[in-house]
Amino acid sequence: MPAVLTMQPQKQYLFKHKGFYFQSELATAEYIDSLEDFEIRDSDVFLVTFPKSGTVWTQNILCLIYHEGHRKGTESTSSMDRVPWLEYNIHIRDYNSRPSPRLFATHLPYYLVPKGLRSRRAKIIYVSRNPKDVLVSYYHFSRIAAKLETAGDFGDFMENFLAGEVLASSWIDHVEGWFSHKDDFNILFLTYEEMKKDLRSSVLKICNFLGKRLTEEELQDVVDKATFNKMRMDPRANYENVPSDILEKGKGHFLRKGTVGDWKNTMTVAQSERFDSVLKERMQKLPIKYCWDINEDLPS
Ligand code: PPS
Repeated sequence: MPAVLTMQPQKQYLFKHKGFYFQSELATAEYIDSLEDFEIRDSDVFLVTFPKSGTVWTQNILCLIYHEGHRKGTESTSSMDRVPWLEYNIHIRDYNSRPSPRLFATHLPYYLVPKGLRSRRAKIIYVSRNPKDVLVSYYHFSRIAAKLETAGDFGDFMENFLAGEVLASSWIDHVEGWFSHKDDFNILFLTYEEMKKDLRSSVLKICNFLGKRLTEEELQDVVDKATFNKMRMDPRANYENVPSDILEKGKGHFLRKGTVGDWKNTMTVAQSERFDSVLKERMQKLPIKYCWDINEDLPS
């Protein structure tokens, strides 16, 4: 019997609503439903990701682009406060009264985002990452996340991931859904790997998409402060100050390795083959190809 049939999903801390897993303590089905009518402004920017795909990184980049004080280091507001989670309104803020331009982060699938986004005026940045690195990052994250079931064995976690029995459900459904509905939205697709390999070009792409003109010096500042090493040291961006009832201290860092191809250090050959056997066919149909190793060129 394939292992996937015997796995227990990480359900203690999750609830499923409209086919998608959410964190129980941080959202309700009613709140998720209310987001459908969340009023969208033309100036809104939504950062959309499947977990562990470069969310916090891009969150910080958006803060650095939009907020001079963030870029210059004169303001200490965290990137999580500047680019709050749409579906997890952790600090119970009134999103409707936030000044424009509002920046949000979300893991929502395409079919659960506010319907006003389909008017194609507000902007969406969708960042995805090769799924083997997502899986490994997710596995380590679930060991420090207090509100997720402790992932014991990596092999078990992989089966849950492949079956979509994790927070945010199935990686392939998420990516495929957003790509196949791209024409409904005003959307820029980026990959974690292109950001890693050429951060400057990626920041420029984001600026162009957002219509933000930075001077050469400002651009350099954004790139510099968005590097892994700088972000790791930046309390506004490194998630080390997240309350310990969300991320357990001393068990590991949110900004863990920050590279491409770390999956090779965790997955066995057999696990990698099993992973391919489940996802390969659907991945081949995606209009995007991923880079699987830091030494590989980006696919053209
Ligand atoms: S979450 O929980 O969904 O918000 O996680 P997310 O932020 O999407 O993904 C976390 C991974 O992104 C890495 N990260 C970075 N990599 C390179 N450069 C920078 N600046 C950077 N910032 C965050 C982070 O280290 C996690 O990946 P792993 O592989 O675990 O290191």
